[in-house]
Amino acid sequence: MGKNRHLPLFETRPGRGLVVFRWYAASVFIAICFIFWYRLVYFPAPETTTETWVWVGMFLSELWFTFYFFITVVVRWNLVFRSTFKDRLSARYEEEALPGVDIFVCTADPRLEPPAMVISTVLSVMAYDYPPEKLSVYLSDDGGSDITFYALLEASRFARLWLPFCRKFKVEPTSPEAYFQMSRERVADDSAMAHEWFIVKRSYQDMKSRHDHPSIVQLLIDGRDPKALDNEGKALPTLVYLAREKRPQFHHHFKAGALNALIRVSSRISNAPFVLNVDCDMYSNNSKTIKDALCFFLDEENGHDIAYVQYPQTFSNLTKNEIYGCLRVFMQLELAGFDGNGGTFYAGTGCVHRREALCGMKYSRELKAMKSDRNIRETASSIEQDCKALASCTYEENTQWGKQMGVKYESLVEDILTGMSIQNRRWRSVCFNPETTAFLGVVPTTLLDTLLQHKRWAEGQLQILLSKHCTLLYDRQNMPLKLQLSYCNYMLWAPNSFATLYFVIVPAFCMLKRISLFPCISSIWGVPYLYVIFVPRVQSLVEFVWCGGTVRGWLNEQRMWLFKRTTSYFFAFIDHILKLCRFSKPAFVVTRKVADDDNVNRRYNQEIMDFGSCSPMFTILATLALFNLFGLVALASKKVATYDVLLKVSDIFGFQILLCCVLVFVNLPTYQAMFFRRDSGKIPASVTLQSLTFALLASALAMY
Ligand SMILES: *[C@@H]1O[C@H](CO)[C@@H](O)[C@H](O)[C@H]1NC(C)=O
Ligand SMILES: CC(=O)N[C@H]1CO[C@H](CO)[C@@H](O)[C@@H]1O
Repeated sequence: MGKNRHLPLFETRPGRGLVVFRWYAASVFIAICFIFWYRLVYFPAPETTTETWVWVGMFLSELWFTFYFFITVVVRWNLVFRSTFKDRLSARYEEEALPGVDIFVCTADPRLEPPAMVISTVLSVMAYDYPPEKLSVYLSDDGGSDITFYALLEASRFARLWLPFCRKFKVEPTSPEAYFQMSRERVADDSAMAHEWFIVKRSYQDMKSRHDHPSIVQLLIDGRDPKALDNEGKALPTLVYLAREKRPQFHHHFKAGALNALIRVSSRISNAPFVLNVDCDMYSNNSKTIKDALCFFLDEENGHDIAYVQYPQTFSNLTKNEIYGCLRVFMQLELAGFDGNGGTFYAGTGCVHRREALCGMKYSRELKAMKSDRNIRETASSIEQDCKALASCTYEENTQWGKQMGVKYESLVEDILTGMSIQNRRWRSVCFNPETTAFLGVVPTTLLDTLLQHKRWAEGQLQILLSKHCTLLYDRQNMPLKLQLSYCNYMLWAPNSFATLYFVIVPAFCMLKRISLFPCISSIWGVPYLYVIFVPRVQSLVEFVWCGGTVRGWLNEQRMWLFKRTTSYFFAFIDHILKLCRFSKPAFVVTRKVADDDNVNRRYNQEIMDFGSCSPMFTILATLALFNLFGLVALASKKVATYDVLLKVSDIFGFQILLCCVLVFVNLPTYQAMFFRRDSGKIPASVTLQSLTFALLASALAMY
């Protein structure tokens, strides 16, 4: 043992190709310098007012994009990747010596997050390859739904069958839903289990929800109870159902409030030093996840100041080319970049926390693990009674919960803010991306859901940027500058929309007005532009494919990049400003996890974009698409005297034409959805009509 103790439990490697990346970044910066030089040298004469203003706008947008490019480079500058040695962990710790782990699963709305999915997630984490008496699983049900409760009750019975089965056959993944989908014949073999499973599934049919209810805390399986055994006589994990008290007159703080209630209730029941939290739609796809995380926390040399281990989010219901994108690069690469810059952000799910860091303790070397000294003779009902008080509406009044302790309240993206504040208290955090994905969640399956999800994120990030929590402005000493700049990548999502909108609207507008905004494509000044346009695209493609995507997937990602910037982020900005001026109230929108319509599902599986609703977001998308198309058409329909003139025009307006062509190409599905589709996922006629009107008006304004 003595010698073994000095071997690390995890290893950190710098990313490969970092040198190439740094040279690439430097070359782009040089090209950008030439672009600014061009902007200054060719500044329009002061008497041409329109041109001057447009030129200044271009200059500012380019300045903005340069800064944004700079922070994307900062994120990628120090990529690190980590790996663990679980065998050393097993050699060093007997099963009894392993620490306890509490697992929090949160669900909010049984219509959007069906109980069948929730309990699959719960079962998948109950079946971790970890001593069951050390595990406690807590389900927080903010919908307070009977259906979820009874589904969980069923699941607690089913677990007695499921856990031994998983152990015996080394089942992966341990989510029954995912497992049976993967191997249907196994279900037929084991009809008893299939029977149980269908009972649970049936309860999915008739769902209802109550919004006003008292707190329910129910110890469904008490791990201390000697009778809590599975069908093979082994212990079961503790399983707890919690619906915290909700009353309309008290603010319940959405998911952050639920997590804080879970932290308190679990401290009364199991008080494990480590806490895993997952969303109800993210089942465990890798039963070794807890052991992996412990390799970081329990490492003698480098583990003591790690506050949390974040696993990347990956998704189970992606189609091959991911029409709505899936945060691939964000999760596989940028997360590792944050790690290299001092600590990954907390993504709100798939994260193992050290309880004391989450509870608000500062990191210091003397920190001692809190001891759990629960009286073994306590009855379950007395514990439940205490926990009800801990989960009541009034418990947090006049306390630091949500401020200094637990998950932060003041943001729509409570996870990011919480992670930042933990890092600000001098804790470190790491990202771990195992070979077999740790968790699989679901992505929204319609365009509008995706855009709304991003709107919420962008708004939350903007909220942090403009609040007293912005690390760039406050508490700077505790977080390295490179990490603060990395956070800017997301905090600046919303303001980013303006520069993008400028580039989507103004060049086409100026083309109609015959104002040239870029150098001739054949001139020497064209070279840096061409470089800055094409080389970063190639880099982004390489990066995307390296992260496991397809080329079509990358094209789709680029389209979503544009759509999100022109709608989600724009609306996020406007909405947040309205809220600051107190014109509207904050609200938390739970993203739909399951499409209820067969047609929607079919289109998603065939990778056909789903517009299908009247949203102002679609009006903007369609208007922009049409406006750029009109710009091109107007240019093409001009009578040109000679071939030479044509060449000259296309040289002068080369970059504007190129930009319009790219935008038109990216928007091909938009035109199709406006004019050529008949299914229910097309753009509604009213939206098409509005957009046509706006685009025509704008073109007319430009031309006359
Ligand atoms: C999920 O787990 C299964 C079974 O171990 C594995 O085959 C699959 O590759 C995993 N999925 C992902 C996306 O890694
Ligand atoms: C939960 C959910 O929405 N699942 C969907 C994920 O995507 C597959 C197709 O890839 C659908 O069949 C599922 O219904």
